[in-house]
Order: sequence, then structure tokens, then C-alpha cells
Amino acid sequence: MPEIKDILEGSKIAGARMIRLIEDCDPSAFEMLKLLYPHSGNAFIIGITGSPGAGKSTLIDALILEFRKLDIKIAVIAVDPTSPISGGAILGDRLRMQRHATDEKVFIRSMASRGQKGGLSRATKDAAVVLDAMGYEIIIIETVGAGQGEFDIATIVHSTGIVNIPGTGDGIQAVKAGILETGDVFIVNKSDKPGADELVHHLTMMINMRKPSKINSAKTNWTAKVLKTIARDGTGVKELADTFLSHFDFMKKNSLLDQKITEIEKFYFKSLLKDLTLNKILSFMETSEEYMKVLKNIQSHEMDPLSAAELVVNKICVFRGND
Ligand SMILES: Nc1nc2c(ncn2[C@@H]2O[C@H](COP(=O)(O)OP(=O)(O)OP(=O)(O)O)[C@@H](O)[C@H]2O)c(=O)[nH]1
Ligand SMILES: [Mg+2]
Repeated sequence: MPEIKDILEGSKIAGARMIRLIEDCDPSAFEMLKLLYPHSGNAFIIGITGSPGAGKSTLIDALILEFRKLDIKIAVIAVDPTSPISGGAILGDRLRMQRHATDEKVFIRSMASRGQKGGLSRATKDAAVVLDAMGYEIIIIETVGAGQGEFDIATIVHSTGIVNIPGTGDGIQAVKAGILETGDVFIVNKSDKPGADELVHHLTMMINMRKPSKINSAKTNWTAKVLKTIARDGTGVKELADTFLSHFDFMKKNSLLDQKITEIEKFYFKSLLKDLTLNKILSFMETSEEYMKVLKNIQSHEMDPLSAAELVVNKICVFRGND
């Protein structure tokens, strides 16, 4: 069992063990997270997302190099929401960033979904809390896809970078998947390939057509940036690192960061509520005679399942609101 003290002192072994407990949905992780939480809240969390093979890991590897030049302590979590068991992609992620493994101020960890009960986004957020409490100043989360399925990276990070590649119709897909709204930085990677300038142009046009946020005035709205990179040789990666840092500064100066943090915490709190409520309901179902009675009534069509579900929920949940 990892010690809280060791995690707070930044022990990589203790941190890795703690993340393992989170992955395994170990109940002790929950108790430890309670103690770690007050020590978190200092890191800048970046999400890097994009289609499989877009070059996300190669790009993050190059980003680590740039952030290290600024002596920033950096951690990376590569998330694999698709495969239930850590597969080839994760191994690839690890290999691509291997050269940083011996750097004391770099921490790289892969996370597989392994049928997370609480959803992958919560487990990833939990892991980010651990890394934050360990003292990492920047945390990068790599994940495939954006705005798709249950795992929306933008709900748990401060800044979202979306990796696109030329010649794949990525620009059009971005519009379809609705990710234009969530991206803060659009990266046209593999710009050594034909069609990069067209994609930059296309994305810029799309971003200019984005509706300004209702909450902020146009002046305090961040205009998403479009950058060209060649992750393989590091071209454009310094500019990318600078753009993320300036986005962070911009958010801080315009009170957007507090707003973003509130959104993230609200999402985290809601997903915790959902999980805890579900657990309560499930354990009630396993033990209650009343549940068996309700089940029989449904089977015999004396009661419809909708009313039965309402009955169970109302019995268990003391607080009831409109949300
Ligand atoms: N030509 C070219 N190839 C690149 C560039 N960046 C990455 N690649 C190559 O693209 C392939 C996939 O790179 P990864 O970094 O593993 O891509 P990924 O998006 O992390 O992939 P998954 O995690 O599997 O979704 C590798 O063979 C890289 O060498 C680039 O800028 N130009
Ligand atoms: Mg990868």
C-alpha cells in the first residue's frame, strides 16, 4: 500500500502504486484520494486527443522535451478507452516516450479502462489528482477521440489540444464530432505530408465561424489557435508548448480558469454522486426482500418497470432536486 507521505514527496513508485489502485477500483484508493485532494489544484492539465495514429504520443514526447527546457515538472497519462486490456497502443505510447523515463522530473503512465465502474473519465481525473498532489506542474492526458462516447476529455482538463492530420478528412470529422467547440489548440501534425496548409486553412475558417461563448465577451474569449507540427523531428513543437502556456496565462488573466475549474469539479462531483448512488442501489437490490417483491411484480406485469425504478430510487435517495 503506498503511503500518503511518499506520494506528497513525489515518489514515483508510490504514485504508480496509487494509480494502480485507482485502475483496479480498490476501495482504499477512495480513502487515499480524500487525503490527497487538499494537496491538489496547482497543476495545469492539458488534454491531447485525436484519431488513432495521428501522432499524439510522438507529439507529447516532443512536448516533454520543450517543457523540460523550461524546467517544468511534467507527468503524462496515456489513456486507452477502447481496449479493455492494455493493448499494443499503450505499449507504443510508453515506447515513444521512453527516452524521458530516467528524468526525475518526468512521470509517464498508461491507463487502461479495465471496465472502470466509475467511468474512465473519473479514473483519469483521480489519477490527475494524484499527479497534481505529487507536485507535477503540467499533466498531459493522451486519449483517442474527442467528444465521442462517454469519455469526453474536455470535461477534465484545462486546455484541449486536438491533433489532426492532412489528407484524412480530419477537418470535416472535427465538425461532425462537434469537437470544434471543445478544442483550444488545433494541431495539424504530420505537416511533412501533402495537404497540411489546406487543413490549416479549413480549420481556421471553421474556428472563425464558431459562435462566441455566451458567458464571455468577445474580448475575453480565447480564439482557438491552429498550429502545424512535425512531431517526428520536433518542428513547431516549441510554438505548441508556448501556445499551451499562453492559453493558461490567458485563462488566468480573464477569470476563465476559475470558471473552467468549477466546471471540472462539478463534473467530477456529479460523476461521484452517480457512482455512489448506483452502488447504494445495487447493494440494496442484492439484499432487499422488497426488491424481490418489486421484481416479481414487474415479471407478472402488475407493475411497470419505470414506476418500479422510481419507487426504488425514491426509497434510497433522501435528497431530491430538479437536476
Ligand atoms: N510523417 C510523420 N509521421 C509521424 C509524425 N508524427 C508521428 N508520426 C508517426 O505516426 C505513427 C503514429 O504515431 P503515434 O505517436 O504512436 O500516434 P498516436 O496518435 O499516439 O497513436 P495511438 O496512441 O495509437 O492512437 C508513428 O509511426 C510515428 O512515427 C509526423 O509529424 N510526420
Ligand atoms: Mg499514442
